[in-house]
Amino acid sequence: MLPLDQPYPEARARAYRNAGYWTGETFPQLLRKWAEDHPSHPAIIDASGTDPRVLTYGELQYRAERFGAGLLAQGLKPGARVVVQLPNCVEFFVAVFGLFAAGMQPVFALPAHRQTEIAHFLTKAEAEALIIQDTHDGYDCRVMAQGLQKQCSNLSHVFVKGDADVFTAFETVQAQPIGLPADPAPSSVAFLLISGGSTGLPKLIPRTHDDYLYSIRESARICGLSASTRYLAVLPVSHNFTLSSPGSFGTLLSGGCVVLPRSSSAGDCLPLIEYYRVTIAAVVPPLAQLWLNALKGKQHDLTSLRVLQVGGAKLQPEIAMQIEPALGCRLQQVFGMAEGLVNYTRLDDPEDIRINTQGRPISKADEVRVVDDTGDRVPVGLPGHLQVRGPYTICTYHNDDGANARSFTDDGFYCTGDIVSRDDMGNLTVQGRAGDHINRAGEKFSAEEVENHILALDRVMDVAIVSIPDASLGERSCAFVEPRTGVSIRPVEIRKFLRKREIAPYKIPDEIEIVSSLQKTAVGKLSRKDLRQQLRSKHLSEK
Ligand code: J2J
Repeated sequence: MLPLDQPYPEARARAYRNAGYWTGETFPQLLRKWAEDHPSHPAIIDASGTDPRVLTYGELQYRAERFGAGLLAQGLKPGARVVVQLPNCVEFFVAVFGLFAAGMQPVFALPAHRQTEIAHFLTKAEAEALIIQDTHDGYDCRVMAQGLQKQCSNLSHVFVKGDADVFTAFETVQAQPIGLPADPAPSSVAFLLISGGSTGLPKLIPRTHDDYLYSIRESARICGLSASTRYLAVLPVSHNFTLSSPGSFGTLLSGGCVVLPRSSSAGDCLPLIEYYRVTIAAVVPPLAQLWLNALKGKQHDLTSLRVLQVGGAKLQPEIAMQIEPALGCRLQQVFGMAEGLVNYTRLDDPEDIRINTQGRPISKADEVRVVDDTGDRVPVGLPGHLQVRGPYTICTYHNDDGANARSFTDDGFYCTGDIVSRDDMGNLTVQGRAGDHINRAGEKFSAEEVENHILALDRVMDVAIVSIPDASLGERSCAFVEPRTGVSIRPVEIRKFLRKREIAPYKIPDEIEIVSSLQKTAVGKLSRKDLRQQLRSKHLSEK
């Protein structure tokens, strides 16, 4: 296993440093620099509550460092890992930069995650603390935290934004910022992201200061960010797209301002674009479609908007074509992954490339290859497996030998699981996935993970979950469930059971079909992969 203080092989690390890709900067150091360079510039406008809150760069540094010192005063030590599950709000940034200042590593959970996923992150990351909001979307995160305390012996601290109940209130975690540790090594892991891969439970993705800052810096340059940028963080701030492509971090790095809406709906976001003169926003394809529909009815002054980024799932060309005329801005397709590689259509690309491709990699140091099942390269234009190695793509998952054995080639390429074709300019078009993951409106999970939950039901003999194309979500999930001989089970019971299992709501199947025999429903004895493929085809032909 590669060490956490330097998870890239030494020779490649040296090459990236020598080429100037890795500059040796770190997040805590940058926060101080930003606050020194433009202390009274707005860094974050939080429009998620009833009264908008503005945090300047100076205030962000002040609050973050006091929070970091507060964590140390609570007994946490530099090096500790802390799961952060906060919605889009100022406190997210205070917490994350506070953790950086205290030499601790955030583990970024999504607001939709539930006890089962958070327990997995806490255990896998050996995290000692959890930062949550009191309630979110009607879900009481404090009740979840009580369950987690019983379940995870390493969880020693819970900090709550809002009504803390029996836990420590976020606002009280403050101390004079003395005794903050020295800056971390730039090659060390800054934080862990969550992967939505094809097999089993979500994996943890270690990203270093060096590699992440390189990807953000280049992303900000490609997207033309500057101090006058106003970035609307529409998707969850803890997602890699919203953090770094170029996202909130890229905006802060450019001296711009991040605007946080109450929700991703057109009703909340379009007026904010108008009011705060937002220049760039990032959405997933289903949201782009909803915004387009909303624009048909109402007039909004969106003249400030220069770029609408769309990524996270495949954008259909028919929708892509409508975006620029309807919003009066440039469409930028973004095909990225928390594991590293990010592709952008460039703002000055010809229309055909902007509409029909998912762009090309950030860096000329991104070594991208498209291969067939045997590992041989496929000719330009033909589909194949996308593999990548480069200055901001991981070489290892955190604490997961099984996933590491499956996900990396002997020469250190990451197997993305995506099927793509590449044109002679290097632009990639996503053609599908090799593995079985569901990409439901940009939220990904593995079929296997949810199948395992359903198999925990006594009355279930077997189950297969497949993705079905969906006009509004891109994909939806369908579970084919075979009950044990002589018993019956209803979809409503399965849904109820899954809710009790405390998993993210987007993982609960959109459709459940009860079948008498899975293998007979398909044809002959099949591998799981082929079984899923046959079920998908059968389902589609019957609809
Ligand atoms: C088709 N599939 C896409 C796209 C991601 C920027 C943008 C997105 C993500 C992200 C990200 C796609 N068309 N435009 O981290 O920095 C699918 C692929 C990919 C997987 C990664 C970023 N953009 N995908 O979505 O880690 O299957 O990252 O491998 O959540 O989403 O998902 P995730």
